[in-house]
Amino acid sequence: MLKFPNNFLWGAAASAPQTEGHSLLNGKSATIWDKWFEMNPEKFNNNQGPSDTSNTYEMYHEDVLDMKKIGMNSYRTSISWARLLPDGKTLNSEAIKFYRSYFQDMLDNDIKPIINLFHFDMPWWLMEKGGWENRESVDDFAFYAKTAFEQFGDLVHDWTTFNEPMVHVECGYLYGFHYPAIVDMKKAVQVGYHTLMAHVMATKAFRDSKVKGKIGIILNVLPAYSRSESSEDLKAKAASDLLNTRSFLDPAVLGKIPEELVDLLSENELLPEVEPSDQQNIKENTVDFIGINYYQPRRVQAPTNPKVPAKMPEDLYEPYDWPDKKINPYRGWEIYPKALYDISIMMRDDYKNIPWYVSENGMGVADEERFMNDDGMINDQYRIDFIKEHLEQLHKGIEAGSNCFGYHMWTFNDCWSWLNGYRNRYGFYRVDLNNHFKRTVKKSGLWFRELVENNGF
Ligand code: BGP
Repeated sequence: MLKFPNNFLWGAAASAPQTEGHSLLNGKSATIWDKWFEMNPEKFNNNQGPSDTSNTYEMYHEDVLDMKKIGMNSYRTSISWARLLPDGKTLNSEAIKFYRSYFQDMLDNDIKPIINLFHFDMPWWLMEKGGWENRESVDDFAFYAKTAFEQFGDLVHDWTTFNEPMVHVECGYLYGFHYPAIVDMKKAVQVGYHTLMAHVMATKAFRDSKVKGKIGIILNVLPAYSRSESSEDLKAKAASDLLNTRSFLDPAVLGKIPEELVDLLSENELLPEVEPSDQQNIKENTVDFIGINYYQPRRVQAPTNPKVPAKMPEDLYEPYDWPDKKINPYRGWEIYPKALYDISIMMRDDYKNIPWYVSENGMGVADEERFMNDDGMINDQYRIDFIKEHLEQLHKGIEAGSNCFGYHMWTFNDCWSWLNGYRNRYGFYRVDLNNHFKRTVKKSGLWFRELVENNGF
């Protein structure tokens, strides 16, 4: 049996915009998702928009009891900025009441809340003045963070600033998957830089607030795998690691932006505008822990047409389609559990062996109803196998001395996911959209309970 360290966190992750529903009710103002859906509903799978989520706003009490039933001892979700501060300044009393009651419920059931502040849900009032392109976003975010620490710091002791900041940079400013769907690498770098500074200044607000607890950030980082050991492929790997992994991980943990990243941006005429005090603030505001979301590896090769200055990341590195890859046939993503071991070693050796946890890992499945038994339970043995394979590699990393303190699945119950709507199901509980959001545990949920009871498998 593989045993995990004492007090290991077992749980799941989700986010406010993907679960709460009530997206324009109870005092919440619009985010880019509400507005984009209003403008282009056809972009969203099945015309399912951000109000079609799993209705946690009304069902959180039942949800927390369901978490407990499958043994979870921790849960990560986020606060909605546009709900807490609908115009960026004024507190929404209904939001305070909702979140306080939700977090208290978790505590009453011995479920540690890990609360994140931003999960791709840019408030519309801020988007109207340029969103992350505008330097004011840094102060606006720090104010929001400070407000959240003041309002909930007595209940929540584990905070994170951002979920996968590279995703809103890439999806919003390089590849057109998220609003404002701009394609401009220079803007993408500036947006990434402001996001980094927003993280740094929120961390500073946390330290200044004297709230008891810890602060971290959730990143989708890992060492890229290069097609070969040729110098061209290794150069591509280094560029990918700098842009995708080290851009946030180095400042968050080591307190500095890598010099090689500054050189790379400079060679490509991509340097962002900065303020004189930024470097010092980055240095002084490192985090207590890191969350790492891992779904699939990043494989790269030298670009077919290298260009200087680069206009897109593909001018520096290209995705490499590894012929031997194993695929999740129900979502199309590669399954490569060994990356969890490689991440463990990267954190141990390159990042001071800082405490970290797997903040998302999961297997999306389209049309999951096809796996339903006669008794109505989804028989998701593939998900149990997926978790086991990943935990084996994580366990190996922990045995090798990596300081990993937990494992969270995406996600607790099936939830709405951006343009994909409800296409890919990930939950331990099925949510029936045609029957008042009824939750039914899947086989993986029952298996997870045993896993937690044994602290291993
Ligand atoms: C992660 C995000 C989540 C969620 C998940 C699954 O990157 O943090 O918000 O969306 O991916 O993605 P999908 O539903 O597109 O399969």
